[in-house]
Amino acid sequence: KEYNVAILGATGAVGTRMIDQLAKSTVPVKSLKLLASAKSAGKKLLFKGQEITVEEAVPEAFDGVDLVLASAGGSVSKKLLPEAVKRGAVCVDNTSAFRMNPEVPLVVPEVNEEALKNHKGIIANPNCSTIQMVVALAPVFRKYGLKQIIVSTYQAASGAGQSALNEFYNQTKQYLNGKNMDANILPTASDKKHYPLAFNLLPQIDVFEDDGYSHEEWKMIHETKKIMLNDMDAKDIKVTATCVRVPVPIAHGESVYFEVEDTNATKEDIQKCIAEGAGVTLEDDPSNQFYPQPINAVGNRETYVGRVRPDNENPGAFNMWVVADNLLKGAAWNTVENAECLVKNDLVRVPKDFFKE
Ligand code: 11C
Repeated sequence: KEYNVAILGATGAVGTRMIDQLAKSTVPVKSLKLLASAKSAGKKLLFKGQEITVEEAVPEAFDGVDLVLASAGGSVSKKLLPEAVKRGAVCVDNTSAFRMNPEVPLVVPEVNEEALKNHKGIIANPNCSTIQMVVALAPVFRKYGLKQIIVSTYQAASGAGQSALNEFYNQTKQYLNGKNMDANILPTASDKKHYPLAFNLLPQIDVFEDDGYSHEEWKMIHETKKIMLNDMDAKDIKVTATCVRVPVPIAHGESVYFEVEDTNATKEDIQKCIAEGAGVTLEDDPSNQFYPQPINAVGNRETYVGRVRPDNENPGAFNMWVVADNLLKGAAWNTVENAECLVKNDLVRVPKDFFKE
C-alpha cells in the first residue's frame, strides 16, 4: 500500500526538514504535495531528487490526499486540517492548535504510541521541549514511577522559527561589529517588547499566562501529563518548568530534576534504564568530560542524556541533562515517526465519527 502525502508549511524550517525526514522514512509515498502560503507557491523543492512545485494551501488541495504532515502555524492548522480530514486525510499536526483537545491524541511514539489507535483524523505532535523530556523520562517512569519533575530549559533560537534564527544571527554580527542590535521578533512576535538574544538570555518563551508562567512553561506541564498520564490536569506527577531562550541556533538543552517512587533506585539503575530506552542515547562519563551538547545533537533524531546524578540530600531524586535537535525530534522527525507508526498499524484511515471543529 502506498500513500498520497501532503506537507503543509513545506517551505519553513520544520517543513523542509519534514521533506527530508519523510524521504528517509519507511512511509511508502505514492505522491507528495508541498503546500504553503500563496507567497511561497511556485517555489520548487526536492524530494528524493525529484523537483516538486509548492502549491497554495487551500481546502481543495487535500482532495485525494491520504496523509498530511502539518507545520504552518496554529491558525492555518485550525482552518485547514478539519477540511483535510473531511476529505479523508489523516493529519499529523506539529502546531499547538489541537493538542489539548480530548478528541486528539498527543503522541510521542517512544512514550504513548498506543494512543494513535483512538485517532479521529487528527494526531498532535507535542511541543519540542516537552518531547525530548518525555522521551528521556518515559523509561524511568515505567520502571521506577515518577512523583515530581522540575525542569529548566535552555532553548535554541530556531524554536521561534526561521525569522527568529535569522534575527539572532544578524544580532551576533551587529554586536561583533560594534553596532546596535536590531530586535523585532524575540522573545516572541506575539508580545509588545523585543530584546536581543545574542550575548543574552531571555527568560520568556511565548506570552505569559495570568499566573506568571509563560505559555511554553504551561505547555511543558500540561502536555507532559497528557502524554504520560492521558490527563492534562492529572496530579499524580507534579510538574513545574522554567523556560529560557539561549543564544544557540539549534538544539534545546534541559536540566531535569525528578523524583522516582522507588527510593531504592540507584544512579546506575537510572542510567541503565535510560540507556535501554527507545530513542535515547546515554552520553554520561564525567571523568572523560563526556556529556550531551547542542552542537553535536544537530541533525540527529536521538534524544541525548548525560550528567545523571542523585540528589545527595534527597533519596529517590535525581538530576540529568537532556539535549535534542528541536527541529528534528522536537518537530519534523516526531511528526514523520508518528506517520510511520500510523502506517505500521494500518491507521491511515479516517473513522466515521471523524474530527469536526
Ligand atoms: C520554542 N518550543 O522553542 C517552542 C517552539 O508549540 O510547537 C514550538 C512551539 C510549539 O519557541
